[in-house]
Amino acid sequence: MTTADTTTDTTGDRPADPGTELHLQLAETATARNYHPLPVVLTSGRGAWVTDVGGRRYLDCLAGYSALNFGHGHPQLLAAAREQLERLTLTSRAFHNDRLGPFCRDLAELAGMDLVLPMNTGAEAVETVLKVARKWGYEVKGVPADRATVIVADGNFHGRTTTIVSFSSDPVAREGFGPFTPGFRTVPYGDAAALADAIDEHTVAVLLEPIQGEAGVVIPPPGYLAAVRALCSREDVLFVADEIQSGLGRTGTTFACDAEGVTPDLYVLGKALGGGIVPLSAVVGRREILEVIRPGNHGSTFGGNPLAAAVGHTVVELLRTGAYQERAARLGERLGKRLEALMGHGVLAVRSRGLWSGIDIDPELMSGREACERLLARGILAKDTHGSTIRLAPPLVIEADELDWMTEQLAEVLTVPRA
Ligand code: IF1
Repeated sequence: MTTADTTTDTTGDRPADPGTELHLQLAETATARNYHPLPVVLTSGRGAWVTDVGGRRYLDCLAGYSALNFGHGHPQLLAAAREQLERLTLTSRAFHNDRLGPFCRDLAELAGMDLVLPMNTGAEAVETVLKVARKWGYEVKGVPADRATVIVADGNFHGRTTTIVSFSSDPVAREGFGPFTPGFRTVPYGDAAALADAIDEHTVAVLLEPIQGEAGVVIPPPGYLAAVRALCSREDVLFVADEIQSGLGRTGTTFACDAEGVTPDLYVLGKALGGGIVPLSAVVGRREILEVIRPGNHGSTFGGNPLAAAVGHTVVELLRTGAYQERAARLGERLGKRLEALMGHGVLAVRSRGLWSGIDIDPELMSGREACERLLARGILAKDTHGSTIRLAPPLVIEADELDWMTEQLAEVLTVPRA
C-alpha cells in the first residue's frame, strides 16, 4: 500500500467538488491514516452501483472485498435486518435468542458440517480456529503442552491481530508489531511436497486460503487442495480453510474448496456472511473437533447476536438455492474470457475464478494505483494490490452488460493515453 501525501483528486480527469473536498480533508485531520483510499466519497448504494456525494455513480467492482456478494441493499437482506432491528438486536450469549439456533443449524447444513461457532470479524474467527486447533491438538491428538504448531502459507492474509500478523509474510502488515506469537511455520503456497516435509508430530493444523486473496487472487495448482486434504488425514492434522473471502458463492461454488471436491475439517467464514450489513463471522466444523471448546473457553459480547444471525440466516437462504453460485460461475466465465483478451495489451497475467480476478498490469505502463484512479474517473471502483495487480470482485448481482462495459473501460485505461 502506498502512502502518497495528498488531499486532492488525484485522478486528474474530473474536477473535485466541495462536498468531496470536505470529506477528504476530514480524512486527513480526524481519521487515523491506516488506509490510503481512492479519492471518492460514497454516500449510497443499490445492487452493484454506488453514488458519491457529488451525485456521480460508480460500478462497485470491489464489493467490500467480497462482503457485498449480494450487492448493496439486497431487498431480502434489508427486510430481514429491518424486521430484526425492530424486535431484538442484542442479548449477549448469557441468554439464548431465537435467531441464533436456526442460523447455526442451516449454516452447518449448507457447509455439510455439524456445529457453528459465531463471531464478528474475520480476524476473530481466525483467532477462534487457532484456539480450537491448539486445544484439539492437546486434548485429542496428544501434542505435549505448549508445543502445538500451525502451518501456514507464504503470502497468506488472515487478518490484522497481533497473533495473525505474527505469521504474515508482508513486512508492511508485520513490522513494528512484535513481539510475535510463536507456534507457526510457513511453507510455500501450492507446494504439497513442501507441506509434507513441514508436518511433524507437533503439527495440529494447516491453515490455508483455498485461493489467496490479498496475494492477488493466487489459484493453487490443480490437485493441491486434494493433496493437502490427503496429507492432513494421513498425518492427523486439521485442514482449516479460510474461506472468508473465497467462500459463499464468490468463485462459482459455495466454497472455493468445492472446485476440487475437497472438504476441510474446519471452514472459517466471514465477510459476505453478514450480507454487507453487519460484521458476522463463524467457524464451521464437525462436532468432534469443535466440542473441545467448552463454556468459558471462548466467546464474544456481540458474536451470535440476533441481528447478525437474522441477516446471516437470510444469506444462507440465498445460497441454498445455488442460484448465486451458478450466476458467479456463468458470469465469471465471461469475465475471465474478456480479461484474457487483454493479455498483451497492457496485461501480463490474469488469474480468475468465478467473479474474482487478479490482473497483473505491465508496471512499465502504470501502477495498479494509477489504473484504479483512472477506472474511478470512468465510473468503476476497483482496488490495486502489490504494486501492479488490479483486484476485481464485483457483487454477484452484477449484469453481463455491466461486466462487459467494465472490461471495455479497463481496456481503454490500459491503451488510451491519459487526457
Ligand atoms: C484489510 C486484503 C481483501 C481475508 C481472509 C481473513 C480476513 C481477510 C482471507 C480478515 C480480510 C481484508 C481486510 C482488509 C483488506 C482485505 C483484503 F486486501 F487484505 F486482501 F479482502 F482482499 N481472511 N481481508 O481476506 O477479515 O478481520 O477484516 O473481517 O484488513 O485491510 P476481517
